[in-house]
Amino acid sequence: MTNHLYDALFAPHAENDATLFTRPDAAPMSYRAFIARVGQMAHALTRAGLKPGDRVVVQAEKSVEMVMLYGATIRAGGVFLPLNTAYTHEEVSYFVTDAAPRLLVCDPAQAEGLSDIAQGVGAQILTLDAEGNGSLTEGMDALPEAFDTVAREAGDLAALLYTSGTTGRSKGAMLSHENLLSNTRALIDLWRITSGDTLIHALPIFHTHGLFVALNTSLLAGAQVHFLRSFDKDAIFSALPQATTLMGVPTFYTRLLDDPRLTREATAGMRLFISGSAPLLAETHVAFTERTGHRILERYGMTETNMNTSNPYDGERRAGTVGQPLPGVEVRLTNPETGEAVPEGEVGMIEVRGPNVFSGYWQMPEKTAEELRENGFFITGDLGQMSADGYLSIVGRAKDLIITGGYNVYPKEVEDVLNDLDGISESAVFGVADADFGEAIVAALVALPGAEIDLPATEVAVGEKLARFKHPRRYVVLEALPRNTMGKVQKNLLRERYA
Ligand code: MLC
Ligand code: AMP
Repeated sequence: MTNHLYDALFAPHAENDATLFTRPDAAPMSYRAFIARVGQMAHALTRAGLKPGDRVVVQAEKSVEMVMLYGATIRAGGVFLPLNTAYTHEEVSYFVTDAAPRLLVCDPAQAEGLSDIAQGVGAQILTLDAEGNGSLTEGMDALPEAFDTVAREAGDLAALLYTSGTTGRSKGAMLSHENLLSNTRALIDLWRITSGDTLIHALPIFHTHGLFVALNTSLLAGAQVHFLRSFDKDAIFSALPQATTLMGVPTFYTRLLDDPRLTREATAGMRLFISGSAPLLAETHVAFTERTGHRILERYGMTETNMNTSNPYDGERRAGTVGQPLPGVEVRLTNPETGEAVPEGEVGMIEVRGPNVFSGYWQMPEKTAEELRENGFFITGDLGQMSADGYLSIVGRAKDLIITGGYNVYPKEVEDVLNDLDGISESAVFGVADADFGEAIVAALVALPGAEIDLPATEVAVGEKLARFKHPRRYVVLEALPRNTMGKVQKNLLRERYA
């Protein structure tokens, strides 16, 4: 039986005694031990009723058991669907209803609250806590390590990752085995990742960056992973001497730069620092080089496509650019209105095509048709410019999107919540520059005639509905929103005024 992704990333390590995971608070785990647990977990999943093609939703704290769950889901022919741990009950309910999974894996503390919603779609709940305990792993020791891997082909679904959209409704991006594998192959080649590497892993594992870019490349190369629960400066500084690579969002790098421990000596053993998910300011790039001698390698990707472009390993890593298209990936710049290619050197909508590009949004054919052209090009919503020697710069976004600390927030989703609240007539949510998170969220509110807006009550209501990272950090109450002659809210004016 062949299973396209499992056979490449996991199966070759069944007898590999090299270390896969080290952690500050636990013994090292070898590849061999990890794969044995993946086999046992695959049995646990099939016993719980998982059939090929079924979705496995997981909202759980970062743990190596959650990585095993990824491997076991793929091995059992399932579709992995991780969710941000910050999502509220209401947000999780939407995803579960939309994806109709067979299994819902959550923290034990959430199990009761989610039982109705799971029942509604016929899903079984299993639990997994931050230490890897729960009904998912209970009794797993007694299950066989050998498991007949379920056959899956290149085009079969491997993962469903939700990404929010301009309409305020999240869409599940369908990623196939080959979407993930082709990108992993391109990246380990380009970034020279080998079994001699040790990656410091401090990203969450519910998004493309920490899950696929960081873990898939490590698994394919047989590298070691120093697995941290989250971004923790002290843990990173103590790991640096034993590590060779770090992957992070720009906030990682600005926070490291804020610390006097970041020096040439501290990073002498490191081979590569990679940044992505949000724009890395050219000044951060330059400051990092001055302090450490390392040139951060910036790359550009998305949930729907994995990675599209990267600065080179050997050539110039040009600050303020996201480098060149990956081998096999085509990038073109088009006029957003006509879809025609723009003249060389001009700003255009970034469109990408390649084996990395997803096949569409889960049960949303209209949305898919709007963003994925019949000729295979995906319309990213990012605006870019290509230099004469082929370096892409992202110069803006055609989509109304805020990226805060590497998390995407679509203003429409927050505005919808605000507009429903008592006393509020309308709102405009926008991003302003923030030294730590890159962008921070501000909400401008307009009261209904004769009403007064209760800001503390507004904050509480937003807190019940939306994940913390989507909350406005500042509210301003205005008489009216600035609008152009077409009646469209001028967010650029708001951004300038509240910068
Ligand atoms: C945490 N908070 C955030 C936040 N992260 N608020 C806005 N934006 C964020 N990103 C909240 C906390 O809940 C807390 O709220 C307050 O801000 C301070 O938290 P902190 O302790 O300073 O934050 P920390 O836990 O250290 O997290 C910051 C971070 C983290 C940057 C390390 O957000 C992170 O790991 N981001 C990575 C996101 C990521 O993986 N993106 C990849 C997407 S894939 P309170 O209640 O205390 O006020 C993708 C494709 C691609 O984009 O190309 O890769
Ligand atoms: P997500 O939907 O979370 O996958 O986020 C994808 C978006 O992140 C892209 O469409 C870009 O807007 C942004 N992004 C990713 N990498 C970079 C980068 N290196 N520079 C600027 N923006 C980036």
